[in-house]
Amino acid sequence: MSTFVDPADIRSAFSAVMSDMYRNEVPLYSELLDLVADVNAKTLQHSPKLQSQLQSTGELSRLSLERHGAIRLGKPEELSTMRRLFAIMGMFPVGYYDLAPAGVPVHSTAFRALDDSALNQSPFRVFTSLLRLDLIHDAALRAQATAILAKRQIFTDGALALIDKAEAQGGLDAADAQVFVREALETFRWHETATVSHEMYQALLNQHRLIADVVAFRGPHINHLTPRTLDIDAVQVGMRERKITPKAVIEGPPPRKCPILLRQTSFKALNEAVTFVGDSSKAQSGHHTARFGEIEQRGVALTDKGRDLYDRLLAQTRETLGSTPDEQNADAYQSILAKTFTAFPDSYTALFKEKLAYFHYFATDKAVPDDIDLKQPDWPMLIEQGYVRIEPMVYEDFLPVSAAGIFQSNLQDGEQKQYQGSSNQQRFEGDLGCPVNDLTHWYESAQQHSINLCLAALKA
Ligand code: OOG
Ligand code: NI
Repeated sequence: MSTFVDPADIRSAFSAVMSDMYRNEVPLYSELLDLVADVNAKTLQHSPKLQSQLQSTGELSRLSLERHGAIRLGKPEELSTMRRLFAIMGMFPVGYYDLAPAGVPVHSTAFRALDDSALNQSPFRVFTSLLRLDLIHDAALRAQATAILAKRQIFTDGALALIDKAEAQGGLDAADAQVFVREALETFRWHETATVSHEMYQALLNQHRLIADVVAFRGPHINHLTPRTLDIDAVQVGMRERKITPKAVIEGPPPRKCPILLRQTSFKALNEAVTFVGDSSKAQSGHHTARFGEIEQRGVALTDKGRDLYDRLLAQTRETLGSTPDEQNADAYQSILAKTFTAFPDSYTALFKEKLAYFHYFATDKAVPDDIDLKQPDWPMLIEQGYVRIEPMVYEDFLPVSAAGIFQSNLQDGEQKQYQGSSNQQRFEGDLGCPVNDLTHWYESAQQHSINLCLAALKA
């Protein structure tokens, strides 16, 4: 008889302690949570339709729990051990994001739950990046960075022992799970003492701020946590009212009646005091900016066809703007974005008919007469005549251009580096120790599963 704890319960416990820790470390995040809770409550009050839509897809109950975080790792072994650690919480790598073309020397995946009910139980995700040291041009500095990273161990002995144990026996009992959550959390903690001298920190910083953030510290401090809001424009305004400085523009698609994919904004990273190796014990000589807060609004997941259209319209927007969006051109960017995206249909019916988005299918109470053939179901007809109801399937993942925008806005130096190097999913998966789950395949099969359940209900 198995007495193992459900991985979803471990994930949910972990997500709660992580949120508590970050709330203590970064009080502004706490304020952000209050603001988001306010906005969500108001939005639901004003939109019973949205409320019932979220109810039927199971998203309503998870809304206040929902958050993602992000970490940046320095070496391949860290990535593969992180994979094993997250697996114990039922989180698996989904998607490959290459950020080098956007000037950030990392490639990434997101660890999250895979099936619908597990996601609804605890939707916690971690956007996990691995630094690409191969993109540091200065060979001597590259060697130094590698040597510094080689010396660090980001996991506690307790966490490593419990990872081994969980793998060997297929899970953790309640007592072990409790210790595991506590030990795992240590890896994500902020340290105000760096592992390098101020001089070395500066040298790393001069290569790229992100390199300093990864190499100069003992571990991959969680750099933001992100609650989900139902109205990101209201939160952006609310942040200004509360004197929280938001980034210049909201990443992702423009505001729409039927939200698609993901819109994100953040508040600027804090400037935090840091002690470097060799500093006199009294004076903290330096500062580091890395940790911030983010907000996201999720919309319907797009098919490959929909995603191609999104990517094309976004590229077109940036081309028209002629530069990367920032404080100076924020208004121009917003209006070009809105105008360009009028080419993207904005009703669920159109998104469905043109196969631009994914949906959940539900059989209604109306019985299907015998003369309707369910072997080759005519979905548009079944929907139109009220036998079937569809609800948008939420996008559970990330967007590389948006992610790069979030990174950039928090590196605070406005510099745009160019990295030629090739995208390297194979190398990433080698370091990770397994292939990442394919995005398209995940949504296709989730939709197919929903269609199968719906058909069975129609035939019953
Ligand atoms: C990750 C930035 C990307 C998102 O939500 O797209 C991200 C980072 O800054 O480490 O979290
Ligand atoms: Ni994020």
